[in-house]
Amino acid sequence: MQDTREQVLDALAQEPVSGPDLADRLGVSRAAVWKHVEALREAGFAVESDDAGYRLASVPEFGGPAVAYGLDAPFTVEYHDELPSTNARARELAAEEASDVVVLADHQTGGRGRLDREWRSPAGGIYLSLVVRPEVPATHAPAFTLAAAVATTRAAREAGVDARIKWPNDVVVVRDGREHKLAGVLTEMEGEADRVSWVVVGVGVNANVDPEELPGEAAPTSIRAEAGDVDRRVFTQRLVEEFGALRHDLEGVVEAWREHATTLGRRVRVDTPGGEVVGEAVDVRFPGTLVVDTDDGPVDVTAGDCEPLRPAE
Ligand code: BT5
Repeated sequence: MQDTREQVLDALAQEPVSGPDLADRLGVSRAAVWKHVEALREAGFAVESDDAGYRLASVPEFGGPAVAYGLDAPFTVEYHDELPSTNARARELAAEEASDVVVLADHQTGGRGRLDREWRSPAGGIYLSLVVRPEVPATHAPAFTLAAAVATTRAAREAGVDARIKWPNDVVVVRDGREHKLAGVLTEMEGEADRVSWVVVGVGVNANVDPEELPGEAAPTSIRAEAGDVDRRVFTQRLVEEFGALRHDLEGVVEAWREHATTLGRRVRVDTPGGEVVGEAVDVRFPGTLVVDTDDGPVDVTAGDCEPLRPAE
């Protein structure tokens, strides 16, 4: 069904085509063509019909079929207007053996950050979770966080926002020496040490939302505030396409990450599960380890919250 519907869409997008012609071309009945056209209209696609036949006049602003239409990456899209958390839904799908699925929502009622923190998710943002089943050891999982941060940063830059990456999982805009959070990544996985079973990579992007709707203490920003409203369909497609390419080049991800990093070359304080690490952030190494040059020599940090310090601190 889905394939025929996509073929109908592709045909209508190119030139007006009559129902009988389309039925012939796709090897289905005229009634089936009509049903697909009606389903597309219900999904928000404007399909006009006149003497020349059916014609695609416009694509909906957002939603599953809209994002799937023209998506140049092998992911299927599951869309919800509202979900508690796209990561929670993606984990369910992963447990059912799904792979290469994007769960997408217009808003979330229980969006989560790391360490069970809240991710405020008002309508107009982009909340998505990618389910993948890569053949890699569990230790490589952090590279998927970096890949998602790079993909999000590239999509944001294409949307006209001067986005950068703050280790490990934030996409930020730096203004007046302060980092304003535009997007965050939450990666979850399951598997054995030598091989992951699935990885769920969740990304929350403050797209067409007002920063006043977001938690003030995080100094948030949004694409709306930085560059005006964005086409969420195109943004989501670009993010998924970039991630889809990067996931097959995990070693190359680090290089792409360094290109956009705010963290490197700065003095930082990192709160890690093992205590505080203070020094100059000098490098990021595969699969996502931050190297901090401290008074006692270089320290490898694999997880934590990283804050830039002023030179005097
Ligand atoms: C993150 O956590 O930055 C990861 C956020 C991942 C959210 C996505 S949305 C789709 C998918 N489904 C989910 O349920 N989650 C993922 P962390 O680094 O822990 O940052 C959380 C902190 O950011 C919070 O404690 C707040 O201070 C702040 N914050 C919350 N909502 C924000 C927002 N919309 N914009 C900017 N900062 C926010």
